[in-house]
Amino acid sequence: MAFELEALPYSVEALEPHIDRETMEIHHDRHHQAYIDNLNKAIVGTDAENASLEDILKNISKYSPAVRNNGGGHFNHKLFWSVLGPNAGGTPTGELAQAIDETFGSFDELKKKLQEAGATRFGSGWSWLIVGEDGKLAVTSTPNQDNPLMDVAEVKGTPIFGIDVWEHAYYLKYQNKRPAYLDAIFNVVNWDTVAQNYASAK
Ligand code: MN3
Repeated sequence: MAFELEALPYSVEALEPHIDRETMEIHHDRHHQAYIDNLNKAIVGTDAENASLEDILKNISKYSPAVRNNGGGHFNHKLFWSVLGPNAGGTPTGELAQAIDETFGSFDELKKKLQEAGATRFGSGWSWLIVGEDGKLAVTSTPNQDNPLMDVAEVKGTPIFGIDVWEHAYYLKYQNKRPAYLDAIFNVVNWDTVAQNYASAK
């Protein structure tokens, strides 16, 4: 069963001015598509051909580096598009907001931790909000296209929100100013989706 690229749930210019149209086009239509194409090639003749993406990632140490890089790339970007949105921003509410306050003290503390994790990730990678194996929220980061679902991850858990800190996610608009991108992105986070992810992960 081949993996396929889903359309964005909003238009390519919907996240302007925080994330520009050209970045979204290239990021979704070319980068994400390439991860999927390369994942489909890499799983031919392996048992990953009949496995779900989540099961592949949970057993990623069994597979080739190409499956790891491109399977991670597919999962991570699928999650990324879904937790962003136009007219989003704001702050979490309900159960998620309560859990954030309990774990981090405040939403601003969480935001700072996610930004720090992204800013200090050397090279390419992701900053994550996860539900850990203990059922609690945690912030972590991974290199390249790894993610916390993978059996090789240093800190394991279910990612409910992630920020792509590869240069392709921000370079056209922000150049080398990764912290400026890490500020701007909080204007387009769809916290309702993150709250749903939290409810199903915990
Ligand atoms: Mn990316």
